[in-house]
Order: sequence, then structure tokens, then C-alpha cells
Amino acid sequence: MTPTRLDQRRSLVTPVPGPRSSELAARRSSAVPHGVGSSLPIYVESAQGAIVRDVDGNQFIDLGSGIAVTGVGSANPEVAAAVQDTVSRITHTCFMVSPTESYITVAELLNRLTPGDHEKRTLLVNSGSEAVENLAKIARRATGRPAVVVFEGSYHGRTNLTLAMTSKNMPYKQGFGPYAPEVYRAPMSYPFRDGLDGPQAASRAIRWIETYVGAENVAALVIEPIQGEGGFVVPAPGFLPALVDWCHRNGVVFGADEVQSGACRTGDWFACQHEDVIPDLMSMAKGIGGGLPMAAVTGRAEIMDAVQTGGLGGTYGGNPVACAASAAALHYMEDHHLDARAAEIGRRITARLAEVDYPGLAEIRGRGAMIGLEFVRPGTETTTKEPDGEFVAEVMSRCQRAGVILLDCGLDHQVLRLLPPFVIEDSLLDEALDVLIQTIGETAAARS
Ligand code: PLZ
Repeated sequence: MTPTRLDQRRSLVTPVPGPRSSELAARRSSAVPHGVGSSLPIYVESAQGAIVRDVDGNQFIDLGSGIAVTGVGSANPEVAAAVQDTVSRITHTCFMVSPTESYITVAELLNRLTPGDHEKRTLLVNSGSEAVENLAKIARRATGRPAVVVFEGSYHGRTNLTLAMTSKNMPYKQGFGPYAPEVYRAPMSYPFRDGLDGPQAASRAIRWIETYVGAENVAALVIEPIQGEGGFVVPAPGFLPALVDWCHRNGVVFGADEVQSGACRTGDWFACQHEDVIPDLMSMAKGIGGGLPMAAVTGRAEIMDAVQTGGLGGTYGGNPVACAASAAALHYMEDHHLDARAAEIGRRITARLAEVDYPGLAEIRGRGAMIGLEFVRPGTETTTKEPDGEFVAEVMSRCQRAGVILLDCGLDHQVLRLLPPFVIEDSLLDEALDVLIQTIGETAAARS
């Protein structure tokens, strides 16, 4: 059965949320714990391409992609066909019991598509957190060292080790400790806030690591080449290459967490490539699965193969249905040059947003289809750069009510993030940007 393609059009037929969504919200509150939050007050009936349709029949333009997942579009027809074909033949046998070809196919694809032409191996798991956690395990085993160094503002997941690696206390960590030891947080490069160039920020971080941890104790340095949840922070040029260089001089594994920034999102296959950085190990998830749960660690064969047989795995890692989706999504991105398309989307967004005339919009940054708008309290930005999360929340909620899905990020929710699917049509993207630009103006006017 070919699902009817949702008309790629914004359309509001009830107030947001509508009556059916409100009914579901009531059911949810007595069935789902309050610890799980949702950005939107609507419940989704279907999502295809760049359109999300709720249970009341409202259609939203999706500038969130399910947090950077559906780059190939929601329910991408080639992904859906691969899933349908696979799921009727096989659901699960467990790669650790009776393995399947599709695991090998996805591993070969990721070995080829990730930066560097050295010999690589790929481990498949189910979530970004699991990938990051395995990256740390593998680096520790390969180096025989205990410490993992991460960076201020970073987000790496919600399992115990990755929560130790994640920076922000509320809401992620509060009350869930104690956390895993031997995780250290070095100063990040955040040009808008620290004013340092790349080499200066790298020297600061390296001095910090050498002073407080000691190079000989560090198994891996793990960094998001562009920070996601932390605020779409693009480190100053030269920061990442200097860290890689330091890692290689000190026997430290350089681990790139490309869970959010990978899979064509930044206009290249991986964000590391913008500075010709070749990670030793890389964690990936989100976009590589085309919408199904799929995550991976790809890295240098000698590091990946340092682990004893049986030391890596998990019941569902490399599930054949998820592998079919992943292979279809990766092929789709390659065949349709979605890396170039993401770059084009980035140019289109930044060109349009240059029109915004609001002094609180302090910086527009990011790469490709990963663009963040940092807001500060107007009039104070030159001195305090005081983050304005309230303004962002108001813009997001007004945009939702107007039929555009946007997300926020940043430690103070002060960054509005745009993560459109790469398959979005130009006209739909322009319409969403019109709504956003108009909403920023209205929100500013309502304040003054
Ligand atoms: N590493 C860089 O961005 C997931 C999660 C949001 P999982 N980010 C969105 C939330 O509130 O849970 C993420 C990431 C980076 C790791 C992860 C973790 O990936 O698939 O959510 O486990």
C-alpha cells in the first residue's frame, strides 16, 4: 500500500491545540509520567515530507525534523518501502545470535561515508546515548586509560555515563546521580560569548586538561563539532583541528559526537568535514536511521577491534528493519545529494533572516540546515549579552499557533533552532520563514 502523500501545505482548521489533541492531553496526563515533556500541545496523526498533520487535521510546516532525524523527510517513500519489504520477511533474530546481511551493509556504508580513508569498523546500536556510551567504552579499552573529557555546554545523552557527560543539570540530571566517575568538562569555544579565536580557545582547553586531568590519563576527548542542545555553538575556526592535533600527540582518542550534526545536516556528510577533521571514533544516530531507531559508532579498525569478542552488542543493535531503513535513507541522501541541498537551505535561511530588524537577535549561526538564532535582552547585548529565553519561548509558541514547528536550544533556551528536513520545497521553507520573521516582529512589538 502506498500511503497518500500529505499535501505539502500549511493549513489550520482549528485553534492549536484542537479538541482531539486536548482530549489526548487529558488521557496522557493519567497514563504517561510528567517527566516526559513535549514541545507542542498537539498530537500527530501523520507526518510526511516536511508536513506534520495533527489529529484535528491541522497541518504544520516542520522546521524540527523530530530533533534532526528526518532529513530525508518524514515517511520518506524509499525508507517506507524498504521497511515494508523487510518487516514482512523478518522482524528480529538478533545479530549476536543469527546475524543478517543488512547490518554489514549499513556498516559498509558508514565506513565509506564517514571522513577519512583509513580502515574502519562500525558497531550498530539503538540510540545516540548508547552510541556515545559505547564510544567511551571502546576508547577506554583501546587505551587502557580511565578519563573521558567533554566540553562545557555539551549534550551527550540520558544514560548514566552519558548524563555524566551531559552538562546541564535541569532538567536532565537533577536527582538522578551519583554519576559515573572520570568524566571531566573542559572549557568550550563559544565565539559569541568568549570572544576567543580557535587557537586561543584550544590552548585554554588543553591547558585545562593537562592541569586538571593529565594527558596520560585521558582515554578520549568527546566533542560535538557543532553543539546541538547546547545552543548550536560553532567553535571558532582552528579549535577542533588543534584539539585533534593534541590528541594525536598524546595518544588520546578524538571522538566526535555527530549524533545531531551528522548525516548531511550541516551541508556536508559530517560537521567535522568543514575543518577537515578526521575523528578516530564517531557516534552517530538520528539522521542515519531515516526515522527508525538506529545509531552507530564508526572508527579506526585498530581501536574498534581492541574490544574482546562479546564485549560489544545488545539485543536490538542492527535490527534488520532499522537497518533496511538506514540503508535506504543513506542511499537516498547520496543519490539526491542532500548534503548540497542542506547547504543551499542554510544559505536560503540566512539570506532571509538578514531582513530581521530586532536588536535582541544577537547572532545567526550554524551550518547548512542547522541554523540557530541567539536572542539576548535588547539594549544590553554589547555589555551583558543576557540570554533571552522568554523571547524565544514566546516566538516558538506563536509560530506553533500559526502552523510552524520550531525548537529551542541553549543552556538558557535562548537559541531558536531551525532543523528543516532537506526535502522541504523552497516555497514551503519561504512560507515558514515569513511566519517566523513576522512573529519575531510581533513578539518584539508586544513587548515594547
Ligand atoms: N549526542 C549530540 O544531540 C540527542 C535529545 C533531546 P538519543 N539530542 C536530542 C532530549 O531531550 O532527550 C543527542 C545529541 C547528541 C547524543 C544524543 C543522545 O541521543 O538518541 O536521544 O539517545
